Amino acid sequence: MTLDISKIRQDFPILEREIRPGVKLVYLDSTATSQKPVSVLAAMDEFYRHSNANIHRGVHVLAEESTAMYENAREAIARFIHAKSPRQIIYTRNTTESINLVAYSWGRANLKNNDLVILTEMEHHSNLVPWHILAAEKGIRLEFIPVDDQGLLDLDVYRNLLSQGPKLVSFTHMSNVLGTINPAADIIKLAHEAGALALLDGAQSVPHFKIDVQALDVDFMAFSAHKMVGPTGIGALYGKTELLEAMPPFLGGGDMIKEVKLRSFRPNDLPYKFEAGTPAIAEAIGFGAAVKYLEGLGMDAIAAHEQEMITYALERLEEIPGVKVFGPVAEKKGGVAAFTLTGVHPHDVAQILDSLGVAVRAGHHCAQPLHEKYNIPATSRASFYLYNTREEIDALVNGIYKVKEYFG
Ligand code: C6P
Repeated sequence: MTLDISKIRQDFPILEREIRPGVKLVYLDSTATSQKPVSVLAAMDEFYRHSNANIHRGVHVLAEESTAMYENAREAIARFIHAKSPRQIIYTRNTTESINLVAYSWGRANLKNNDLVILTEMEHHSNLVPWHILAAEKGIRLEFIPVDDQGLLDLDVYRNLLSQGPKLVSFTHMSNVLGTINPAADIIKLAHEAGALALLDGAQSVPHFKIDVQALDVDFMAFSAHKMVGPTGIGALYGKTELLEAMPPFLGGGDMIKEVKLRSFRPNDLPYKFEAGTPAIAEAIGFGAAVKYLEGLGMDAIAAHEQEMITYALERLEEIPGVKVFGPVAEKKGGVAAFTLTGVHPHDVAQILDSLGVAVRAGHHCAQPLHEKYNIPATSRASFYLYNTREEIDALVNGIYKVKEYFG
């Protein structure tokens, strides 16, 4: 099934916006955050207008309705990634908080001085800094699977690292800079054979192609709603039940307890043990609406569309003299094209593109070590999602020619 993009675009009111008079928005920054369809906006609006109440705390009708909506969303999210049970879905604020939850709770309970955690050189800061903090506190060792010139992980080095008996392998499914889709199933299988657990950063994969956590046999997976047509402020951690059950709580407070005495407490069951305080209720409901929207279109159709977009984008970008796109060939990556233009700073590229209505991101994209590896301070990055068109890629390319003209 192919997507009807012009119909899909009608679901996203923001895409109709003129950025300034006569300049139409060309939104090529979905890797940073995606736009939201009316069904997500309506679900949140309906909740606030009709059912707003705190969850798990009242017996009145509104409290029952809001609790049901909050939990129905959790069920939809569990189904979406094929988790066995909704109890395995912990609501967090985002991917960053999900990874921090694992580092803080599982890491502090299970890692000790000199234990090895394997990461990769293409990680986002959110899958680096929590482990740096743990390294400073506990003396754990960090090793990194290198990235080669094509933007692929060197799995021979990985196999060698595994012989050192790591406790955890934590890696991104898809790079937010290179677009590389890593062979997650193989990496996880090898980790397990070496006796390690595997944490998958799904921030850039869950929004873009079908994920089956049971088929992947992954131990933990972190993802954010806002990158998958859902609202900001809500994300999830998936975990295997036996691991989550054995982990100590992360934050303490209301809702995460069964019983509290003046000098002690008993933690609640899953998933509430990890959800302290009043959560982002409307956002969770929006998250549920987002996964339903994606399911309605079909993840395979979304992935196929993005593959078409990136294939066309690479073809067009590579024809521009001075443009260097980072990362592998289209078949090995998702819809992300980070590039440099000889003689022009990536921020200047982004600024001139913005004057033409083309929204791209410039900087190190929270992956500073990766940019250091390639010896560049920054890149400009165009990224594509289910609502982007070939015409928008043409607008990007025409814009880059304008940048070249401007800088002579
Ligand atoms: N990358 C980007 O522009 P949060 O911010 O917690 O929702 O997601 C963090 C994160 C983790 N892993 C990967 C691979 C990511 O791409 C991101 C977010 C955005 O590339 C914002 S920096």
